[in-house]
Amino acid sequence: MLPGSRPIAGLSAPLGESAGEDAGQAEAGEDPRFHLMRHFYAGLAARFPRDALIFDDNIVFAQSYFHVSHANHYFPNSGISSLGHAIPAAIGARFFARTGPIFAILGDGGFQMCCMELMTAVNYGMPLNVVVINNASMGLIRKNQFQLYGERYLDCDFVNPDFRLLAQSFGIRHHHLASEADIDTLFAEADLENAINLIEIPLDKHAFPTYLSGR
Ligand SMILES: Cc1ncc(C[n+]2csc(CCOP(=O)(O)OP(=O)(O)O)c2C)c(N)n1
Ligand SMILES: [Mg+2]
Repeated sequence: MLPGSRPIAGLSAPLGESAGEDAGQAEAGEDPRFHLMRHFYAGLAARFPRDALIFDDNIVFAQSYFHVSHANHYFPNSGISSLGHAIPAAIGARFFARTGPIFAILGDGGFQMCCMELMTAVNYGMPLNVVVINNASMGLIRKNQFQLYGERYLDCDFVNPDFRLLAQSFGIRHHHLASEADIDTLFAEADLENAINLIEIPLDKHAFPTYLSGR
């Protein structure tokens, strides 16, 4: 470990077959700053145990917190992890799947590579849920600079647009999930099947999840 760096508690091992029941429980050693992401995936699985289409540019949180089964459909952005894939892919899927919930899950860096495609969804009247993980940084790049370059951060932090105003400009709904209660309210009350929603989840930029090579 480089001088000045400090140990980071990463994500725990992937959830097993019992993930459906246990997904809401924190695992020993888990960084507590990931609790919103864990709770979000638990809420998603509980609200839509089947037939949701999920397009994910982030991947790292789903690896630990989302139990993929034959009943739902999970599409990571392939082996080369092309950011900016999730929203256009989700729109493409909507042409095929006319009903049922579709989620595009992205970091805020990836979101800025494709967010104008939200206007395509609006123009075609396509229900869609876009989830933006807001850590105001290219988190994976920042993690490398933390772990390998002695915290010499370069071009990985940025300012985001005001997502509420951005959603307003598109004429779509915005949900800021600042607490587990907000997540519960989203899955209990929001129209996630017939509306276009921009769902924002804040994440501490200093909290670095561990990428797991296996699933
Ligand atoms: C099109 C493209 N450009 C660059 C990269 C390299 N890359 C991998 S992760 C990452 C940072 C992603 O930041 P963000 O989407 O905010 O996700 P975070 O890591 O913060 O959760 C980058 C730039 C990539 N995978 N795809
Ligand atoms: Mg980010």
